[in-house]
Amino acid sequence: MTDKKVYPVQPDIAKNALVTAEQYEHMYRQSVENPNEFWGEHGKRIDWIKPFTKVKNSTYDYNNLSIKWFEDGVLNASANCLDRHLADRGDQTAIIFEGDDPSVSRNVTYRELHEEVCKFANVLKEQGVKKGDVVTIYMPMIVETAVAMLACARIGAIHSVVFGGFSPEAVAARIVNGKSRFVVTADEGLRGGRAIPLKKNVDAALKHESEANVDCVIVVKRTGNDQVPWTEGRDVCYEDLMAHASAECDPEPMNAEDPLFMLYTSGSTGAPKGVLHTTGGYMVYASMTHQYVFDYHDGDVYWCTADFGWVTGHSYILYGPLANGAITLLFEGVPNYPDSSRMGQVVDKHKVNILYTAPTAIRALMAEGASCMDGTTRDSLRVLGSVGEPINPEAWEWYHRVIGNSKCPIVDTWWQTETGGILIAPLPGAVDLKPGSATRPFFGVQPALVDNEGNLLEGATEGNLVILDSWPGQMRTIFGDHERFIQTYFSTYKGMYFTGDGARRDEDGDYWITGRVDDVLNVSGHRLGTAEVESALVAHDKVAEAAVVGYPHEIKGQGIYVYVTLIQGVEPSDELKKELVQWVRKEIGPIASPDVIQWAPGLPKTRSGKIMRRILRKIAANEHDQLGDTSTLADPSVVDELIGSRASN
Ligand code: 6R9
Repeated sequence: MTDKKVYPVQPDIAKNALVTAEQYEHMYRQSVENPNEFWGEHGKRIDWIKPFTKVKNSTYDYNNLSIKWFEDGVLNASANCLDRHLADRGDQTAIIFEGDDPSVSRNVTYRELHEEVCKFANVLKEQGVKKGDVVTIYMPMIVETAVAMLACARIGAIHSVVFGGFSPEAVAARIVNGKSRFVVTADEGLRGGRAIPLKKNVDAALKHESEANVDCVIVVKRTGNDQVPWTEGRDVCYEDLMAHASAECDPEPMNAEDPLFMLYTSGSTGAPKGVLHTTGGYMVYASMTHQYVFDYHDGDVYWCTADFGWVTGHSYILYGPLANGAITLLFEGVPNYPDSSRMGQVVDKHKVNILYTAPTAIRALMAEGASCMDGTTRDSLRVLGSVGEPINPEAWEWYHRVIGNSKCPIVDTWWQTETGGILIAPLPGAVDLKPGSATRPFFGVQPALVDNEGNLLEGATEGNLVILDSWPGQMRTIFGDHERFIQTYFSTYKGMYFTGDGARRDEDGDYWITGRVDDVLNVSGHRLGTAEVESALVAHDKVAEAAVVGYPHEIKGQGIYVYVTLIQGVEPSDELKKELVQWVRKEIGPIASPDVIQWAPGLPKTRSGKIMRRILRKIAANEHDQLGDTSTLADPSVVDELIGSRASN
């Protein structure tokens, strides 16, 4: 069994680690037995304009739900990422920018970043952005994106970053839901040598959505393509505004519970929801987890390959590292451009010590073979991290052996957009590693497993993963829909936060995340609701009904398998399949591209009309012999027909 394989804490790592095994046990116990004392102490790791006197004030009581941390403290997130480092490390690099083109890179110091952020904060004010306003950021992975996020934080505006790979439709929906009147974008993005028409997409989004009420679109020049459309009176040029902006801008004093940002993520039902994070608890938690989980020491070069469009980019490229005065590498490109040695090349070029990436990227490199690391040594690496989906033991071993030269611990970090920071992961100097296991909870985090009725399960077992009490980085609400927040996370199992994931706990008490137990897909580490893809499909005029399930995919982890029932009289064809794939890409974005479409004259439903996805998942995975109980099917012949036609698909 792979379970039995253990990589004990390495003495060389433990020697210099921030936390040893004994310290971990002691600190963990203290953190759950006396959270007020623990977090009262660690809350001081960031700078407060007015120190907090209260620490934890939360209850998961369903009728009385309330989550507050450091509630009377006053601070500013951008001041914590910038101003407080100026005296000691103003001239140290804050951000290493590595361009899509391997010949392009530059270092930005804390002082330079501070100046740019202050200027852009003044630009935002000049354009009418006020404290509490929502600013949509639809950008490539460039320094200006970090500047825009921090400038929002500086003046108390709430940033809502939308992944640059999303379609105009998806951008429009997020602008409307967030009632956002301001957009920051770029003329074009550059990824893998290809231009991404960001500004054109924003225009299409605003045209498409009559409810969008955007006053101002600030456009950064990235490629300088002068064919980019321009709407006078609405569109303004970043470089022009920055040229005359003042570099003096006092950070806005924010209450600990004032919003810092929102970020849309997919759930099992309905449209993506705006996960809202507040300022104090988030900053304490993001910075503390960044330091301890990656065993970050001053001067280490740290590279997280995520995108700012995901929560990992927020907490572990920007806020966590910068609050810690770290050197954070910002990569514009993709791991296989110009070729698959890029990741190793970037590590060597910038002497990266800590690398944090996703299983899907590792599997893609693995498929290339170990030769993709030829010509690189990766000698500088000390700690490796993984995030986004369960890492299969084969990929873990490859990551360890080939990328890390068998000398770097791998921290498999389990967390969610909702959790703000890492909840379960092995601290490199403290916890033995097991390939495929996220192992132990971070300080203050109390994971538990429950059965479907919500009964707590003890010992080595498998169940639904819940968290029993609040931690500082937890989301506070769904933007504009607090009721949905309570329903989504606290109604399934009363008195507990439900993660939507399943997990196993072994004899040692280590956690193994098994994946989502709800209707959320995880495709290459990106969350997608089956409901989202289905509603995109049924919006097509030839589709009567659609059901979407995930199936095991070698590189992506999960692929998207779609069953489509066409409206009467429409003939199925390969052309129509292609058309539907294009349609979904247009509605949501390329990450939602169906991998397989199967025509389904009928879908398996219960007598009450509910689609039996469990059966569809089995058919998609080619496990026809394990359909389980089919006695509640309204029409069992539908299943035989789907199995029969699957072979010919
Ligand atoms: C940070 C992030 C969250 C979902 C989560 C789970 C899956 C993330 C994982 C993992 C197993 C890990 N997930 N990390 N599963 N092991 N180390 O990814 O946030 O985009 O909200 O996704 O991703 O299913 O529930 P988000």
